[in-house]
Amino acid sequence: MTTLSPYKAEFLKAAIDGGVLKFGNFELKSKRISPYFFNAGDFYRADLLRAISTAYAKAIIEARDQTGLEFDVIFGPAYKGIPLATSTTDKLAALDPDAYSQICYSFDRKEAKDHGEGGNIVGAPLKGKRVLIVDDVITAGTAKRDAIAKIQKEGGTVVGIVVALDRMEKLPAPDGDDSKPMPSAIGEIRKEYNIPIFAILTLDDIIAGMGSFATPDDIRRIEEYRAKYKATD
Ligand code: OMP
Repeated sequence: MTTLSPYKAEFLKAAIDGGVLKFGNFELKSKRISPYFFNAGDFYRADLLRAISTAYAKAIIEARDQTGLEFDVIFGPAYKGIPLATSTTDKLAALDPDAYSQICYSFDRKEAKDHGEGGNIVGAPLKGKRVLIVDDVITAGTAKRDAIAKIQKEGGTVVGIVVALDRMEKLPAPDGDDSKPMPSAIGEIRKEYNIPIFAILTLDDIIAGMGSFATPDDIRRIEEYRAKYKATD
């Protein structure tokens, strides 16, 4: 059985205590019915915001130490990515001021502004910058592809993606047959754009760490879901 590192275990506890990670029946964007749902929009209380920004910052520092990840701007796709990017930028500078005092944040507008300063981006300009995307959850990867396209259009280079949760799900089969083995969304994005994707928690981590927080029935249903939808890679 995997043991979570202390910062991951703390983050999982905060997500469950704060009602961000819920157990029940939830319809996903993909139409799959999931026995769990992670809603990053529920990290709105100060102690929870602090818990999530600390977890992102520690995941980024770990990625730097293990893989040499370097970037100039943290980009949070609207809307849920906005508080994640701004609070993580602040937390990184607090944890390691020498390395991170000069990094910037940036996010997109859902609709372009045609007056005042105008444009599609709020925060640091992306032209010529190394950009790290910070987002909530990855399931099918559609939202991440949209963010990459927006950043490239602004002249930035995406150097990686950090998410709070990798659901480890396979892509839907073209003929809709869910029993077929399929690769993961994460694996496809990694290959297509040649960028690393880091997750604070994966579905395997949730199953490993939820024992003391969830009922045996919740655990069984999540294990069944994982067996049905887990990707081949
Ligand atoms: P993509 O994998 O890029 O399509 O993004 C998945 C999106 O689904 C997330 O950005 C959320 O908006 C939403 N989602 C959650 O927030 N939490 C979950 O546990 C599952 C989903 C989802 O619908 O798959």
